[in-house]
Amino acid sequence: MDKRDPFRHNVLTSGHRACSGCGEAMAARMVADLVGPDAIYVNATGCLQVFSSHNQQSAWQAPWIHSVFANAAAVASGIEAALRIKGKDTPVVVQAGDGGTFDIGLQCLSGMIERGHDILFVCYDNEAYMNTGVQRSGSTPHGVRTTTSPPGRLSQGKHEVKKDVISIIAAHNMPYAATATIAYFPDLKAKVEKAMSIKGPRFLQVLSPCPLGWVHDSALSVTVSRLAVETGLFPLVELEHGELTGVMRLAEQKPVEEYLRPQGRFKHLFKGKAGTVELHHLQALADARIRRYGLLDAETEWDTSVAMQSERHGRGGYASSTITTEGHDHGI
Ligand SMILES: Cc1ncc(C[n+]2csc(CCOP(=O)(O)OP(=O)(O)O)c2C)c(N)n1
Ligand SMILES: [Mg+2]
Repeated sequence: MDKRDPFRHNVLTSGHRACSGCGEAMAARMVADLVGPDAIYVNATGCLQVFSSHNQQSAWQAPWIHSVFANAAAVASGIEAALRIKGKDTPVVVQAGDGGTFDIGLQCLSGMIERGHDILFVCYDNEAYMNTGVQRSGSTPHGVRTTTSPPGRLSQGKHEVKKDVISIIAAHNMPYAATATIAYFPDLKAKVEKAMSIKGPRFLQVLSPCPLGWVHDSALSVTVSRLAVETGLFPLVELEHGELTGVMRLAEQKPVEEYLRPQGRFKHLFKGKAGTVELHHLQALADARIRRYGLLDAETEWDTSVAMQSERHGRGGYASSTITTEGHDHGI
């Protein structure tokens, strides 16, 4: 139902129930204001759905529907197909957390992309199942404390590395896939605008710090998201038809410690020898991502301006991927 209030100007309006400093709330407001109210938003189960809709109330100034945890992309596919048959070009946007994207929603998302639906899928990646109490997900980075990956005598938090979802998505040879985060609004804006100018399936992974689950001061959400990029742990990239077409280069690389220290979820890594080993591992992961995407290279073969419109985006057919597997995370 469209419950638009003329006195409220943000598509995701104030008065919702997100925690103070919620990165997901900031990211969703930025994205929805850029897409606008004349779109249909499909929301998977998760924090965003829970804090923005409660008992007949909604913070959405746009048509919005809650699917279940797994099937947001399938619900959106049906909506898009119905609109197409009716000859309407209303944009359709899916919003899901990392659990609803990397894990339980991946199959429906893959089908949505493979069938070529004209939908923007936005993953608000806060790196755990936050809504149900901070359980680890496929997106949770290596070494993180969650309620289901507690550090102790036998482990230093989550053992496995974060799933490389942007590569999985790009491997579908889809028109547009990109990563973004709340600290770089012009970059996020350029990517949303570019995504909205393209027909077909599009994907955005927006790193969204969670003060509660990441255990950092709620005033630091933007700082922490910037440090994720500056350390190389979360590269900002664009991929079109499987090819890397944009990276945000770094002037210098910050040590991962600067990103990890303000976050209680990594606190155990700063105690004892076993923690130091994992710190080295996280630094190696960041270094590998920097090498892989050429983030410190003076020149890469790709456009480095994300705002630059690629001439390629109207192109059909399949392109061979230029993504190298050298230094891939899983090998370290
Ligand atoms: C099939 C199913 N399994 C489990 C749940 C419980 N559940 C609801 S939301 C959620 C976690 C959501 O995590 P994520 O997608 O990362 O979103 P976040 O809350 O972190 O924003 C879980 C496990 C559910 N609703 N349905
Ligand atoms: Mg999550």
